[in-house]
Amino acid sequence: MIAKPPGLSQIDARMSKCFYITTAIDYVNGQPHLGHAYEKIVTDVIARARRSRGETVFFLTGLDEHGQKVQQAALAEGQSPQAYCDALAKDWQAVAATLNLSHNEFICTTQPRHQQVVQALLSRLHRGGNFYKAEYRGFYSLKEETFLTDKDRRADGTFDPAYGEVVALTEENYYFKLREHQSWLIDYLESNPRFIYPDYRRNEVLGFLKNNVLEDLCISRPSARLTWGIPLPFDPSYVTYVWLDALLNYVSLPAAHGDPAVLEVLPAARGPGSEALALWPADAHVIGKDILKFHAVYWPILLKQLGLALPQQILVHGWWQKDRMKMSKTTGNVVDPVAVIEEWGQDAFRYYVVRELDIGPDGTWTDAGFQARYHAELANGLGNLVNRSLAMLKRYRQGIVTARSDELAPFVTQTVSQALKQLGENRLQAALQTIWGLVNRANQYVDQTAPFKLAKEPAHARRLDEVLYNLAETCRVLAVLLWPFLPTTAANLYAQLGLSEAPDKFAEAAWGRLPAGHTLGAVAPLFPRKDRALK
Ligand code: ME8
Repeated sequence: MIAKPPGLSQIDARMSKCFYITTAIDYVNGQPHLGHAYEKIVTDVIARARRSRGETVFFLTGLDEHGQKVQQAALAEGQSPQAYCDALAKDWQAVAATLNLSHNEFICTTQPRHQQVVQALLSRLHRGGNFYKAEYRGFYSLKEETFLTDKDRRADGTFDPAYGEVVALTEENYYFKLREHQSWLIDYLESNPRFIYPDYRRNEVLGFLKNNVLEDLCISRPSARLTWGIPLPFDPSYVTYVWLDALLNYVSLPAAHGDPAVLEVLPAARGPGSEALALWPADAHVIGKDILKFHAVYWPILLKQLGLALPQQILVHGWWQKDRMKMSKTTGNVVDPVAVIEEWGQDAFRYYVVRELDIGPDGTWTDAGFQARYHAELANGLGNLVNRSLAMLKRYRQGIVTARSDELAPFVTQTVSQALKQLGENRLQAALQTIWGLVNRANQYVDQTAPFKLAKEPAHARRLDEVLYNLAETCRVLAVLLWPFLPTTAANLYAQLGLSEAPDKFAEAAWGRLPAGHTLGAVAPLFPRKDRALK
């Protein structure tokens, strides 16, 4: 019953540009937590909404697998880094399935198709004179795999404990020249206000660029101390700095699919017989606030130097805490999405994270807040509306839809247009609020019209028909609107309405599609109430 996400074979690839949306690729050796899940769900909602609007969408997510931490962790477990990554990648992919993500591809940075493109792109940048080799004297954070200078010291002279062990280091490396790019990037950000969303994140980047001299970026690590990386094609005694490797996933995947925009700059990257998909430039990169500088400063410069167009938009979300404290594996203060889903269901989790936190600010998870929304908005709100509407249609009209009536049509039509507008602007939280305006209006309609009383009086039979039609049709439209957010629930609701197709086209949100004489399917609660006190 639940429609499968469109795979590659279902993508109409006749070279019309896909709406191409990506997430950050997660560090394979981290624990999938609420923050990772939130980002992927937000991206999934946008991808599904675009598909529902009739657009061809390509949604990419995946894993960042190179680096010292992975190399060390694999060694500590007596495994090869590749075997270690492959085992973890399976777990991450299982989490993606648990979240019901509709991604078209899952990229891992150790895949040969990625590594080959990274090497070809690095050669191109090298030929273009973007790199130079220099000696670095300073400090190095092993934990963050990053160079530090005296500027990074705190007032008391120490480094932030977040950097872990910091060692003095003298090392030759390759650097990417960035200084000459500062002024065009400022101009670009100023003349493209949509490039970074929300606006205050754009201002942050502009503030940084205007008040600092952009330091050249170290793009290598000597293979003498790090082997788990992609060798620099022009000097194999070095591997590529993880961030360059990771950012390039957004174009290596299109190259692997024969994307003409990427192949124009990299003709040699054409894979044998790969089907061509037009993906680049990306329409949206969805990322968290901590990696904004990489995406809003380094990435545009890299792309410009490669001769590739810049992405349309970077959507920057905030960070989740739990109980107003940083989530941390060591203190056990984490929200495990899989555990929540096992207890409360996939769509309850998807609903809560998108309803609770708009794309932009930080949020905090509390179990009580989650359970309160579950009961008030899902069980008593949507669930109750659907259950009593369809149960009454079963009880009073044998589950057969009565003649069309348009009493709620103006409210529904207004809701649909507002929710679709908000979805088009990526205002997902606002769209859910709009949709719940309809849930509440329809529940109020049941209370006001009291169909259970009408049913007792044969003289009110016609009025009862009208009320039941309005309720059933509202439930149908709700399923269509909810599809991007709650795909399982929406499909389940359609099945209860006796509709065999998936509610995955917004065109079906037009009022009055439920024909008289149509028979409902089996009715069952969407969000069972949990009979226990809130924690
Ligand atoms: O940064 N709340 O990987 P990552 C919300 N591999 N979002 C959070 C979060 C939280 N508490 N914790 C993490 C990396 N995230 C790189 C990315 S992309 C070319 C390379 C988000 O596993 C974080 O902001 O540390 C990022 O967008 C994503 O999860 C992956 O984080």
